[in-house]
Amino acid sequence: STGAREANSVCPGPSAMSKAEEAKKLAGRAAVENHVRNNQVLGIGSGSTIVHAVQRIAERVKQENLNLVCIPTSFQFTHPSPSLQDSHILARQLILQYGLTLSDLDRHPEIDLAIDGADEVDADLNLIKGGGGCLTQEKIVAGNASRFIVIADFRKDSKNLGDQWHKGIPIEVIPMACVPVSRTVTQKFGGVIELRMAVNKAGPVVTDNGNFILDWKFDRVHKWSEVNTAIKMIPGVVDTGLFINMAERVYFGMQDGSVNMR
Ligand code: ABF
Repeated sequence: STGAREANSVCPGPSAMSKAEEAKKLAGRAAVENHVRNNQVLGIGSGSTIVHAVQRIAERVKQENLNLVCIPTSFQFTHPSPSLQDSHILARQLILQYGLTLSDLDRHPEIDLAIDGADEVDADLNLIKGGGGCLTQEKIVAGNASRFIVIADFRKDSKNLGDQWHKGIPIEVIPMACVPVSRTVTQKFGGVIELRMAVNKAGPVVTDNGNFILDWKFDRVHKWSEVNTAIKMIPGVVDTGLFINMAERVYFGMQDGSVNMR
């Protein structure tokens, strides 16, 4: 074992809230206000931004007596990269903690609305996700949702992928395929690839699905749809953190207290 799995505290108190945290809250609450309706099946993303959405969902369930069912996108704690270590939140734990109704894709294969965070969002609503270690389950949930809404703070807003997020595109791989996948991706598309290690360096990050994560630091702008398809076809790749043509709308919490929609 990597010893990498442990629970984290959930949310800083209001006084400790930074501009970015305030912005996450604005985005999360605005998305819930505008899109959550009674009798929906919801997909609940992972990360620190989704916490604010879940808090608002829980308030509305109480206040409006809403009947909602929640499908999580993460289960086990996966050790995030060092800069994300305080921010990685698990969807399943969050749903339970807020007393919401937990379900799964076996019981509810049709999701009305999935809400999730992202590491970066480009001008065409393409996303990089998985900086916190969750991506495959998030993509399954978003892919089975009628509507997929992204919530983010102002730091995630970019013109081209890579402008803001410099940690590369996460690729979830079957452990035995790490080296061949790394070689194939860099030979075809350039850049460099790193196996994501646990913060304590005891071993690689292990995902919810028992896989490893490669972070591909690309060195130029690509046609992301083509690159995503090509990488997915490499044997051993489970999925990529590129979410292309999936998000219908993104809510950005801004520094001035407003919310921008794209
Ligand atoms: C997960 O958490 C990942 O797909 C994404 O990398 C990250 C977003 O986290 P945060 O909201 O903390 O920035 O959803």
